[in-house]
Amino acid sequence: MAQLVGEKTRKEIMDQPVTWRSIIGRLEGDLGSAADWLQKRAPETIVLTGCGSSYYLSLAAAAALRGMAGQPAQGVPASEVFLHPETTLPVTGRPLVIGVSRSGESSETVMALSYVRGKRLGTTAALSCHPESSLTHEADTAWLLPEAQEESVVMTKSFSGMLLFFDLLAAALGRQKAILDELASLPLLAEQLIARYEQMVVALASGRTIKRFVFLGSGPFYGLALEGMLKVKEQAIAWSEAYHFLEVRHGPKSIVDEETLVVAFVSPHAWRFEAGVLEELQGYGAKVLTLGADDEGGEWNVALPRGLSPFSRGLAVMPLVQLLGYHHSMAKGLNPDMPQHLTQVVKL
Ligand code: F1P
Repeated sequence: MAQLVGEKTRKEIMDQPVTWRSIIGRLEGDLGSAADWLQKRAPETIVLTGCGSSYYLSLAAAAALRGMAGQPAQGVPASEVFLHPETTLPVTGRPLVIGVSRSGESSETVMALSYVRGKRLGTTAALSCHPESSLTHEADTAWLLPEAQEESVVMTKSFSGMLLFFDLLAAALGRQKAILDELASLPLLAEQLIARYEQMVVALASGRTIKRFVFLGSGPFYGLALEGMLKVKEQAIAWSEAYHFLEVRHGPKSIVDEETLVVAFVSPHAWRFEAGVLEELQGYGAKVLTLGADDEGGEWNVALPRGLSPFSRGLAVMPLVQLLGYHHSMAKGLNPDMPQHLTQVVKL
C-alpha cells in the first residue's frame, strides 16, 4: 500500500505517550539496577556524548543528572572526545563516558567510546534503542530501549524516550520521589497537550509569512531548544537557530523580523527576565510561541500545570515542538519522511 507523505514521522511523533508509558512500566522494576551500577562506580564526572539529536539529548541528560541527582555531568559532541580530548574530557579523574545513540552505529559515537576504552581513560556505558550494535560492543554496560526504535530518519520518539530514561535515572539517583511521580504521569499530560494544542501549532507552522525560527531555552531547556531547532531544519529545510534565552539579545536579535517565529521554553523563576526578551523581539515584528508561560502568556501559549519540575515541563512539550517542524514541512509541500541529504545513520 502506498505510504502517505509524512506518515512515518507523524506516527512516531504521535506514538510518544504510548512509548513513554511502556518505558516507564518496564523500567519500574529495572531502573534500580542501572542506578545501582552507577552508584557502585560513583563516577566523579559523567560525560554524555553523541551526534546530532543524540548530542542535544546528552546536554539535556547532563542537566538532569546535575539538577536532580547533584551528579557532575556534561554533554559533548562525540567527535570532540577523540579529536580534542584535552579540551573535552575532565582534566583529572576517570570519568564515566556514556555514548548515546538511537542506532548504536554513528561512527563518531562508537569511536569516542572505543578511544576512551582503548586509552583506559574511564569507564564506558551506552544507551541505545538497538540491542546489538557497534556501540554496545565498546561499552562496559549497555542500557537498551527497543520500545523507542524508529523507522524515520528524523529522531522524535527515540529522542524523548532516551531522555525519559535519563530523567527517570537521575530522579531515582537523587531520590526525587515527587519528580518520579510527575514523570509517571507525563504520558497522560502529553496526550492532553497534543489534543489541546496541535491545531494552534498547525496555524503557526502553516503561516505563509514565517521563514525563520528561533528557539530559546536556558538551563535544562537548552538541549531541547537545540533539538527544536534541528527538527525544523531536518523536516522543513527552514532557517532555524537556538540560543540560551538571554543570549539572543547579544547579537542574534539582529536577524529577528516579521518573518520570524520565536519558540520559547519558559523557566517560571526566570520569567521576569525572559518576558522582557520576548517583548523586545515582538517589537521587531516576531511572532512568539511560549511553552509554559503562566497567565501572562501571550496569544500563543502552551499552558502547563503549575509547579512541574523543568524536566517534566521540557519532555511534555517535545511532541508539540516536533510537530511544529512537521507541519511547517507539510505546509511547504515537503515530505518530513525524506529529509534532504540525510540518512538514518551517518557513517564516516
Ligand atoms: C544521530 C543522528 C541523528 C540525525 C540523523 C543522523 O544518530 O545524527 O540525530 O537526525 O538521522 O543520525 P544516532 O547516533 O542517535 O543513531
